[in-house]
Amino acid sequence: MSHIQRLEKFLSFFSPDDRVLVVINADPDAIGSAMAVKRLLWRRVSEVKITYFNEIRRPDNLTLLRVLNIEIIPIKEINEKDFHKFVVVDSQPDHHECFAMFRYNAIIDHHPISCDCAEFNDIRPEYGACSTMMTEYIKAAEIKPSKILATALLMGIKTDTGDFLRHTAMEDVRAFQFLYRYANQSLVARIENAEFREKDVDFIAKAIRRKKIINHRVYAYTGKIENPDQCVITADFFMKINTANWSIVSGIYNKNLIIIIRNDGLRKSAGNTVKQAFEFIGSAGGHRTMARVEIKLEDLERELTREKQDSTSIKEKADIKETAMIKENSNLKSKKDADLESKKESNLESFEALIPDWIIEKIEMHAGTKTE
Ligand SMILES: [Mn+2]
Repeated sequence: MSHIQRLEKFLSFFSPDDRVLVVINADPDAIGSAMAVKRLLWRRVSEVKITYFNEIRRPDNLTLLRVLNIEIIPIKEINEKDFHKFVVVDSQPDHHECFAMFRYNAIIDHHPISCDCAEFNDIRPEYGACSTMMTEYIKAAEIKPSKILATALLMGIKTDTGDFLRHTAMEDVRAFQFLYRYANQSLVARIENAEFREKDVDFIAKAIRRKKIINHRVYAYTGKIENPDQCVITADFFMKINTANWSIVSGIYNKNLIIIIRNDGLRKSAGNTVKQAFEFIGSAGGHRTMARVEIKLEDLERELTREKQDSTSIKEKADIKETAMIKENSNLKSKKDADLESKKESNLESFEALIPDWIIEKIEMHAGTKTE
């Protein structure tokens, strides 16, 4: 089927009185694709609204919505009865329970086919981005895309193909070339630069002050954290250091020690390394370049206390013997009791103080030393 035939078939499902709802899991590819649907149906239906159900947290995605002035409506503000036709782009209805709330007239997607249950299904898994498919519709309709639409579609292609470093089809490159003429490069740069919120930068500053670099691995233990995402952002940030092969950023969240690991993927797998190092005490896993560990604080305290006792028991025995020899008087018992009390009190604090070195020791033991 040619692009024009496909376009005509898609448009044939809509009539002038229709109010249309486009449902997305909002990311740049889905947002650009939904805007293209809106443009294709402009003046052909009475209304098109875009709704989403996910929480949009990434600063770049929030910036995309803001600088391109895109209106998308949270799903809880949508009344199904206000709409006659339903479209899903960049997903299929079985991808999330929120999609399953509606019955769709059209599905346009580039993920593997799992649910082609609409009247109109256009699913092309060989494409790197749904925005590429939508660009073909826009071209077939002989629409000159606005600066806003072209920038949104271009961002969709850039994001989903990872700037053409991930799965990319020749069609993605062609769509990019077409959109490039209409998109605004300053807006693209503005969106892509928006990696951090102000408080992320403050957190990174704290991590920079605490960082240690050993064998080209950047370590930072950040203490109590508000959100594990802060460790993720910081671990990605440390990988920008030119000599860093790994970054390992950790913190305490909800009575768990969270460790986020990134590496360059050229040597040992981060996922395998954390399994070897931490699986005995918590959940640990991931891929070649990214991994995550979660350890219950109570389990960690038990382990660290045990390790500490193992290593100090020999020294302690010697200390006690020495003390006993010097102070062979009645004061001895009370002194020993006081020592024990203060030792108990300092245990909680000293336990946290042991965490950074414990992480370094475990990773260094398993990550290998070929770091050049
Ligand atoms: Mn996509």
